[in-house]
Amino acid sequence: MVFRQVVLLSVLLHLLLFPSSLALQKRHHKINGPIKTIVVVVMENRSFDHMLGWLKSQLPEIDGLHGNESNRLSVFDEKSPEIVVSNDAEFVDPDPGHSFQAIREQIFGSNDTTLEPTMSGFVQQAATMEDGMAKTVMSGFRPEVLPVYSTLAKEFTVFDRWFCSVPTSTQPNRFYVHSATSHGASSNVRKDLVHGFPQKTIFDSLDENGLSFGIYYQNIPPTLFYNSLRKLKYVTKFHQYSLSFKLHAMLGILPNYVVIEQKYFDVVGFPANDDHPSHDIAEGQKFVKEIYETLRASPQWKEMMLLITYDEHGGFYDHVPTPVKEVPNPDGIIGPEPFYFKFDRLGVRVPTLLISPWIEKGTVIHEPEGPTPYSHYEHSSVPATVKKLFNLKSNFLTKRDAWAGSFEKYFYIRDTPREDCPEKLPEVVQSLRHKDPNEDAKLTEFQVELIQLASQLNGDHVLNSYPDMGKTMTVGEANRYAEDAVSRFLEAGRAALKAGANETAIVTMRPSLTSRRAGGFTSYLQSA
Ligand SMILES: *[C@@H]1O[C@H](CO)[C@@H](O)[C@H](O)[C@H]1NC(C)=O
Ligand SMILES: *[C@@H]1O[C@H](CO)[C@@H](O)[C@H](O)[C@H]1NC(C)=O
Ligand SMILES: *[C@@H]1O[C@H](CO)[C@@H](O)[C@H](O)[C@H]1NC(C)=O
Ligand SMILES: *[C@H]1O[C@H](CO)[C@@H](O)[C@H](O)[C@H]1NC(C)=O
Repeated sequence: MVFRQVVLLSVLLHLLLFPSSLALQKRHHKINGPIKTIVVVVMENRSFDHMLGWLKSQLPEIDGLHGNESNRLSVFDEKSPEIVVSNDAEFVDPDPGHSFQAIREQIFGSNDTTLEPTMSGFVQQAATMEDGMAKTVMSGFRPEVLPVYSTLAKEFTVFDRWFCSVPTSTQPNRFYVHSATSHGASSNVRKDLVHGFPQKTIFDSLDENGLSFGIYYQNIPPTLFYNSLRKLKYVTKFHQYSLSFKLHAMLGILPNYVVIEQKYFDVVGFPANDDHPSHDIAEGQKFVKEIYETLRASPQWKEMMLLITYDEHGGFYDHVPTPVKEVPNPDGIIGPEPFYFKFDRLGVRVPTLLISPWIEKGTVIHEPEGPTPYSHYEHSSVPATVKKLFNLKSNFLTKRDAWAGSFEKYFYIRDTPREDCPEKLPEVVQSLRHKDPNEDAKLTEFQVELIQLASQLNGDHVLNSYPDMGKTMTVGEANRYAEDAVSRFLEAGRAALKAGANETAIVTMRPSLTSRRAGGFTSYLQSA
């Protein structure tokens, strides 16, 4: 026994003292710029005007709301009643329209995409959904209701021309943030896509260059929709937010690229904090405050940037026309029937905040200066900027991040980081939802997709109930199911790594519902 421990110890020491030549070679990558840690948070389903439009009264430079913007109930009927924007947004329960068709109507006022994008069809589209929705989509928050964002915007940087990458729902847009394509997905994840999405990601580029990354998740990380992230070598990159985020920040060991995932399921004691309707925006504000204050207190603060954006606009009004010109298809893939979308126009503008001590207080970033005259800031600007800020040797991921605006130049204006960044943000006292989470609620479309992902991780996707299993679950059940699936998948991965498995392999679990035994699980390895 003692002998075995000595052997084990010497193997460990050997590994520590003589890292493989590959690792040594990788470690030579030196980041040239001032930013060594990039933290990305993607919230859910809110437009720029809905969240920050009314902040214009306090930050006149932003392209926000004057208060006279409006939409007609019937776009092409000049006698039809108008609904003007209002600043009385509060708790939104029903979820406004954000399917491909709904968004097309919001942008063009009809299903004719050869028209100018006039942003005139929000009211008309919402009126088809339910009573009151038309007014809801035209409403925005007063700055006092979002004290964390209002302070961050004034203290740091707002982008007022940052668009979703695709005029459609959550998943495709989330894919663009880390891979500059949705690999053809123009709606929710295809039901048959059991093996995950195959495209190369910014995580792979970072790994190729010997840089580190980490995903701090709460119930289930949608980044596991990328097939690549399921590889054994990446299993150790996933950390539970509640256990590790503050600890890593305090110790100064956050990796180069950090993704923080929200709680996507709303359960008692752990309310969702992704801002998705009907979740409480106040929880999202508290979450962002916690992230900011944690990073601000970290020894890594002076080498850091935090980007907060929204996957898509969630059906809420925005007055800035959606870019439709010279937007490149990322990878030649055309979307599925019935739309055969070419991925050649962007989605609606979303709120995006950039926080770093290297950028002047109160900066507003409008359009990028290139790389083409038609380039815009959109979600692919994240991998584009990571490549430039970290001087990665890897190529761009697709034609889209090669085209998207990048914003590294803002980090080179000052010679030293600011010393006057606030340590604390305002308290969030006002809860906008005056009741507890409803754990018995049915799942939203995105939550059903997360359950499909969970069932891919735990092996249940081979059962007949896939892909419908989420449809019969309550939010409470789904939360437990998702957490269990993620922890079993990561546990099996760590065990396989320990057993010396090839680190490019992916663990495939046997269905949990048939094979789960007390304290154990079964799995096998599949080469990637
Ligand atoms: C709204 O008000 C602003 C500022 O007063 C003005 O410049 C703009 O033309 C108005 N827009 C409309 C649609 O009336
Ligand atoms: C939308 O397209 C359909 C054909 O696909 C057409 O029948 C319909 O009139 C169009 N609606 C509008 C508002 O243009
Ligand atoms: C791991 O698997 C990959 C793909 O199957 C293969 O190319 C590679 O050589 C394997 N590595 C080792 C160390 O066996
Ligand atoms: C927001 O999230 C839902 C998931 O609940 C998703 O289906 C949808 O695409 C997103 N958009 C809106 C407007 O809700």
